[in-house]
Amino acid sequence: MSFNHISVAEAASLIKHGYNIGLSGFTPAGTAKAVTAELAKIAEAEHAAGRPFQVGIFTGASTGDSCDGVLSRAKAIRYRAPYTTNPDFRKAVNNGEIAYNDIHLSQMAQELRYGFMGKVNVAIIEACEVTDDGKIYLTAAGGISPTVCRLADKIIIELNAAHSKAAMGLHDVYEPLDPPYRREIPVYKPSDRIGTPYIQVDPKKIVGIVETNWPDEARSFSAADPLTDKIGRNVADFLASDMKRGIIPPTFLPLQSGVGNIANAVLSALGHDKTIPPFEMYTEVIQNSVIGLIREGRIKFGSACSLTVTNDCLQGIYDDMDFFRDKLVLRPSEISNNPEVVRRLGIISINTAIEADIYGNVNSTHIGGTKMMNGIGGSGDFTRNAYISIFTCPSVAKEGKISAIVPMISHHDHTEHDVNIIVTEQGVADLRGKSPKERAQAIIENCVHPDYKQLLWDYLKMTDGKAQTPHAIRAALGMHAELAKSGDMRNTDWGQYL
Ligand code: 0RQ
Repeated sequence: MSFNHISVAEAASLIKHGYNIGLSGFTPAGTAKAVTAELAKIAEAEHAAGRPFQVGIFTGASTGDSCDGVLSRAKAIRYRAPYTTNPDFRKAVNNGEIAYNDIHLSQMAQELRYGFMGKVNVAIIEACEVTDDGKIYLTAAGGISPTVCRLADKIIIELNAAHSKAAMGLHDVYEPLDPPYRREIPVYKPSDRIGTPYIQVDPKKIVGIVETNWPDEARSFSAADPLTDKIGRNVADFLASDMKRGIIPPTFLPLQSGVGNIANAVLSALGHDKTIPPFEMYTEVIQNSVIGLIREGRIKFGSACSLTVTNDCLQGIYDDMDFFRDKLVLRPSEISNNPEVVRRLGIISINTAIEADIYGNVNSTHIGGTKMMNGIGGSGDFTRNAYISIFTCPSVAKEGKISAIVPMISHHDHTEHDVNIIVTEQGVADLRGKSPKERAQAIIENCVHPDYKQLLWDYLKMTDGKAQTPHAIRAALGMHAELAKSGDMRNTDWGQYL
């Protein structure tokens, strides 16, 4: 079968008000870009003519400006799930303009299959190749593509020349059956391949191919600084000492690491700590630092959902595919983040917190308890099921006006039952095997910034000190209340609660 090659305007015109669209990609990597950017123009024209035009967006994770940015600014998104990092989208969500369903990334594909979020009308999939018999070869990410291709009535392909055909073979596409027929996911080590290197679809569903040449919109992160370096070193030293004590096997365990500067610093510190043997990643996002460590032989294998790397780094991978082919695999998000596999492989998870409380509960998503930052992403998929779960963050934010450690977090993402280790630039709190009262001692002693230590010891003195989880309940959010009042948590006066 030969496909219709259509213009981006023709492709966008297939999407109607009220549709739900499912996109390829995971982070800006591998996300379809051209049709959503064009859709924003249609939405603006419809709105100018006094007609409604909004769609639902289903993705693997965050996207680039060509989706969340342009569509938010065009007020064209009614509903979206899951994770996003776009500032304009964030503004619209916190203004009440978009219904945002922030779910664990591993659950997105299955919740679509279970019918929790309605129909997928159109799938827009970025590919580096499509064959006449309906084999779609993805680009830099797995995401939810296999599922939205199967569920959608129509598929639009963005055949993007910015991605080399060398990406063919990078992917391992596997979609589990739904209960009651689901079996184990047979990934027993990070390098296991269990599916096909392409998505097989009925070619009749492909309604058009749009040819593009649009590089991925991955962010580059600022260079490491002394603070992120210190956090990175604290994590590496902690893991090296756990290995020395025999808690981590001498062959080490696969790592998951989040996105951003801290994650890069942690990986760099681990990569350069020669007491840690070459290790593997079973993670959702591969950043530049991982690629460098694979080249240096410090990382033996990377299993992920996306290559969220700068475009020159991506080109370097494509150019060197003979070297990388047996060292990288990209999977759909429901496999890269699958709780069953994470627990089986014994993953060490490392994610970033917005705030943690003295008992080890973590907030990853909300500022001040109400405003969405990005979303939970894959942090919960890994944390809950990890061999050792680690959260990192600077001990203070906003020039010291905010303490990352507070008596009670203002929004709950990861509970005290799931969080093993908290690391700031101040030090490491090992919460494993400890009761809540013991955890509070470890966290205040090791992780809190000196400006806030006494304040938190004083908070504990206000509690009865005996209950399972001692709190002075009226004062528990007192540091947040002070921030809202004076703009600086250091001004907190517990006297008002006595
Ligand atoms: O504010 O943007 O105004 O400078 O929050 O904080 O320190 O720059 O850290 O960019 O790594 O983001 C948790 C949001 C951290 C991210 C979070 C302010 C701070 C700054 C950002 P500015 P930083 P990062 C893998 C796993 C959840 C998803 C996840 C995230 C801004 O890591 O989204 O883990 N994680 N996914 O000043 C008020 C506080 C604050 C605060 C920081 N306590 N109160 N503001 N900030 N702490 C990825 C995927 O799943 C795909």
